[in-house]
Amino acid sequence: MTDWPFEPLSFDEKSPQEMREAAKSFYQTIRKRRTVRDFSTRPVAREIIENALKAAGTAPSGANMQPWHFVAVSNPELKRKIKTAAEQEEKEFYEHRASEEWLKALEPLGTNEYKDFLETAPWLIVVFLKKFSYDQDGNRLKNYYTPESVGISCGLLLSALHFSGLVTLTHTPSPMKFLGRVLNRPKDERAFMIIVTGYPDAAAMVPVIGKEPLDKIATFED
Ligand code: IYR
Repeated sequence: MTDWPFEPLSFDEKSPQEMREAAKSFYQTIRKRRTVRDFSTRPVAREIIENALKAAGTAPSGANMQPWHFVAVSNPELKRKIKTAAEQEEKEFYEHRASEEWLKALEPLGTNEYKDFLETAPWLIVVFLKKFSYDQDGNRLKNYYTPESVGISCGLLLSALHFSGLVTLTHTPSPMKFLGRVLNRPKDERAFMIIVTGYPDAAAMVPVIGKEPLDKIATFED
């Protein structure tokens, strides 16, 4: 038995009817999330971002090591630096690094090396993955299941931002090493993705793409 303190779970039981409605309602809300690349410059209060980040920070993680760090950037100069560096990498990607197969897969999305959204959107949330944690004495502790943990926290962050009424874009310039440099992060943190968020441009367009139906993505063995 562990000596670690435990407490009773706080659990708010729903009636079967409430549960059905909640499950349906969440799906109806989240299915409206779209990846948006045309952002308005309209500002978004820091408080909204703070609460979304608090939601992201509740994610489960390997041994509860919470192997993430979020840098919320609204500073125009930093955004410009990130845009310039990302576009440099992306130019390489589109012109040389990406295979024909990869470029073909990206065709429906209409993406290219120009990343205006990195300057127009009011907030760039740069997500870092921490391979290690440090205890009070500065001893290095290994973190576990880091990509799974950070991936889950990003999922919660996207959901929280969408639920708050913002649009999002998961952006992964490749390679992303420059983000640690521009944002002065410790060497043992690795940039994981940028979550771009704000209001959509009034004329924002999104590609007509679908999501697979339930019977394609899930199997029930009941
Ligand atoms: N990082 C590039 C390419 C890109 C790759 C995938 I996979 C996407 O789903 C979208 C874009 C870019 O941002 O343009």
